[in-house]
Amino acid sequence: MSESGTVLSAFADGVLTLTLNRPDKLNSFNEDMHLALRAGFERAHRDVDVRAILLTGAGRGFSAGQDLGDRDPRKGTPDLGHTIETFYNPLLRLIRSLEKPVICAVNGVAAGAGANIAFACDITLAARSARFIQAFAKIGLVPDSGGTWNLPRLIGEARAKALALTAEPLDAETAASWGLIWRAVDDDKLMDEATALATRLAAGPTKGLGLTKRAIQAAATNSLDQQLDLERDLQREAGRSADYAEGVTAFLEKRKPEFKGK
Ligand code: T3D
Repeated sequence: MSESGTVLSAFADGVLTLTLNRPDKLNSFNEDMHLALRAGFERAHRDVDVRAILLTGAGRGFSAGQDLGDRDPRKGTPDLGHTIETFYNPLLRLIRSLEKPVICAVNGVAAGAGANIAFACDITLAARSARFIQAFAKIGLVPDSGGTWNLPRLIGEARAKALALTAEPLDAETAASWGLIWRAVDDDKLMDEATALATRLAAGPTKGLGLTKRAIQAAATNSLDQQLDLERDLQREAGRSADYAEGVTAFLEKRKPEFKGK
């Protein structure tokens, strides 16, 4: 099923796969693609059958960020604050607040907002040939889509500044060794590995996985005391879930658990 031609949408085994689909423009974001991707994540929020999301791109790129064809300064000065507020920030908030695993399969170049959206996902795999570019510096912009928040936290200020100020491409292996992404995999194995991972997570204890995501994200701004309190509260909630009861029962009965995501 497709919600829009600019984002292909497919559902199987609890996994909603969203494929950015403007390959001729390296899946750069125009308004239509923004709206379609948002619709996909909104569905993931409300549809209990969706238990994991897999985000990837069609063609040879993941995403080259904003479609610069829509930003011709000779036709007037755009209000970029408005587009960030209207499109990129809501997307980032949808990804981070979704209490289900979001897997990203970076199939090729990820530049500008394209790179930072990939870094905002929960588990990001990249094809060995992929590269990440903080392209903003080349056109006088500031990293957005959470880049100035995620980069220093994931790789430290020195590397974050160097990537953002130079816009030098970073290869997938280095991105993995620095902790920006989970793993670099052979190009021809990327989608198989990413799909297998998403399918495995979709069969997992969704409630507990979602609470885990919330806790780890909260750690970025919490004190240790706040985090310990949060762990207590979330563990209490997880301990009341049907999947916890199933997990422990299955362990005691020496069988595989059948999680329902509740
Ligand atoms: O504006 C706002 O709302 C604020 C938000 C901003 C968020 C941002 O993401 S700002 C950053 C925008 N992105 C860029 O500056 C990256 C621009 N692209 C590139 O630097 C290069 O294309 C890449 C390094 C990503 C890839 O290079 P390469 O050599 O592999 O491919 P290419 O030949 O440059 O691109 C292939 C085609 O895609 C080409 O079209 P053509 O000539 O074959 O018809 C190219 O124009 C098009 N394309 C690539 N990136 C964009 C794009 N078209 C529109 N917008 C793009 N961002």
